[in-house]
Amino acid sequence: MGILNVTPDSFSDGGLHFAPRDAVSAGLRMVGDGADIVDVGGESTRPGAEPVPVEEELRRVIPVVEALASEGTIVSVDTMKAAVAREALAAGARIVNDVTALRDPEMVEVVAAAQCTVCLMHMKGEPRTMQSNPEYVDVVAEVRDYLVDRARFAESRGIAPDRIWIDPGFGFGKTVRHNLLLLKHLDAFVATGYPVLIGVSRKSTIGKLLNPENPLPVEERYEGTLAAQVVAQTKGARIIRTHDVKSAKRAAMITAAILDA
Ligand code: HH2
Repeated sequence: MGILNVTPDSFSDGGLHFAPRDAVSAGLRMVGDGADIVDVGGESTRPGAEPVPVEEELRRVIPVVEALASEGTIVSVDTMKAAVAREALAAGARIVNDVTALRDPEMVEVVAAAQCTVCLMHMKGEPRTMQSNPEYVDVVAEVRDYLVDRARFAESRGIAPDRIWIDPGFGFGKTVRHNLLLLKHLDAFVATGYPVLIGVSRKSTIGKLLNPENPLPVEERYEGTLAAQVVAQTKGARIIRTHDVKSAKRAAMITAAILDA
């Protein structure tokens, strides 16, 4: 899954493809590089990010979704707003990637009505505050139980179980150690039976592990990202969300070849 942020402020690719035409070209390039899905987002969820009004998010996302879908790309829309998901699905998106796991009360109906796939992600709190001292007793069990609970809720409201993906939400209200434990024990999520998506790409935990005193900047996190995605895949992750499609795809192909040998 290639990441396409149509935002001025995303932590890694903010401002890079803020103009719709640039965003569409970047999305098509990701498909050429081997992406099966392009995840289009119009609101940054980086720690400290401010919410974006619905009209602005629609203005950013819809033309890009429409253009990519019309080229045959499988588009997922990265949004926590039911109104944005509804319009994006109408414009041709096939997956809703909701980092709040259906917190917007209307989201479940939008997804059920469209019979699309939904990714339910765990986040502790909200982006503005989530990194201020997150605490868990047992991070793996708590995050897994939360996701199973949200998946059951989705099923009870008419979303087919085979259309539900889960994601522990690497970096969303978690310390470095929490993130490491979630990856190390990703098999606990895989054992739920729902396909697992993982988004480690260029995240700050990678930079902090490589240089705790002065975390490495985003452009120095490629190799660490690949190491983390390979571990995730080895433990059973099915969808890898990444900024760097070509290298991620190659790493995923080699990992799959070894696992399937
Ligand atoms: N991470 C980000 C955004 N959406 N969705 C899922 N399912 N899993 C993730 O780990 C995830 C996500 C944050 O990364 P990015 O989109 O690059 O940055 P920003 O939120 O600043 O736009």
